[in-house]
Amino acid sequence: EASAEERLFEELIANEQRIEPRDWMPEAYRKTLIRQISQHAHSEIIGMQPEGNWITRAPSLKRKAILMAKVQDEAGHGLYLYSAAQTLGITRDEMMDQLISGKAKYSSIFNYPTPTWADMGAIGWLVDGAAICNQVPLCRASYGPYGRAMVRICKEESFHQRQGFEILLTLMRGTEEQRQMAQDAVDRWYWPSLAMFGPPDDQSPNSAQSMAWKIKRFSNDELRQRFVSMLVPQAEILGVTLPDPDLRFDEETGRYEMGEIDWDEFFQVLRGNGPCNAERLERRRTAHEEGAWVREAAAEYARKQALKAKA
Ligand code: FAQ
Repeated sequence: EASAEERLFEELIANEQRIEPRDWMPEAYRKTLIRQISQHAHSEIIGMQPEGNWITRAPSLKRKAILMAKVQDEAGHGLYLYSAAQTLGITRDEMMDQLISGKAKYSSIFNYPTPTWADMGAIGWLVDGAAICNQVPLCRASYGPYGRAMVRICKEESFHQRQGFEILLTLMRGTEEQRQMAQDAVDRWYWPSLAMFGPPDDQSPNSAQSMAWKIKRFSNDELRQRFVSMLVPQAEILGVTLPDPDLRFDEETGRYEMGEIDWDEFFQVLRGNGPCNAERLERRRTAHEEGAWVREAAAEYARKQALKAKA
């Protein structure tokens, strides 16, 4: 027999209304939101590194300014998301500990290297493109603070995606060497960006419950389809080839047929064995330790202000 609170929760979900921090919610709903939102926040923060790698070497002042703004946006996204997670009763310190101790997950995609400038284009076009497909439906997530944070994040991601597309377009209009550089970067990022959407539907343990709670609105495979159908015409405009010889549109089903994603590689990356996992984590840990004095100074300042206010 459901309690009155449970019935109210179910009713809010059924009527497309929002669950807010002070509302009653099942413990499992709270837990799954903390899991997803904190992983998402960690992804934004770790996601600053592959591109941060190119800030000092951007090919012009304008490119540098744009890249700095983008990486700064990612820090901002991380902060909104940590704040949204905090409304569920976990602290920033707990989340940070989980990240730097290697216990927390963050998106697989940020464990790949960025050897050339063209990777900045491929990340913007493919990684931010995938992020948009995944995150636009999250603007309607049933948990209020998460859905609202996603609205602003998605607007910024759209700009990020266009700037990536424009980097690739510029390279594709350049010399033969530049065109090759752009194609190589697309070859590097295409498959990992497809894997970002998560395991296939029949191997996605969280999807059914998250969809019933209206946190997720579409399945992992459904979103992957949408992503590919967005990419195909854009790849044509760019003049790049998507590195999947099996990719074709099936008129009968109205869906794209695609080659098999390397799920072994994906699960290896999740276990910490991707090309850059160790480096990403080490960098974050060092930054956290070196930033200790800032946190201490801020806490001390707040303490003094509070004393002053009392006096
Ligand atoms: N990487 O049962 P499911 C960005 C895990 S965009 C690592 O399907 P769920 C913008 C999953 O957590 C990137 N782990 O799980 C940007 C679960 O493990 P758990 C971040 C993955 O939650 C651009 C297990 O596999 N975006 O940052 C991945 O229903 C450029 C089973 O999977 C988000 O986080 C993966 N790719 O669906 C920044 C979006 N996929 O937790 C900088 C919000 C799955 O049980 C530069 N999150 N796993 O131990 C989501 O939409 C969902 O959590 C999914 C996974 C779709 C990622």
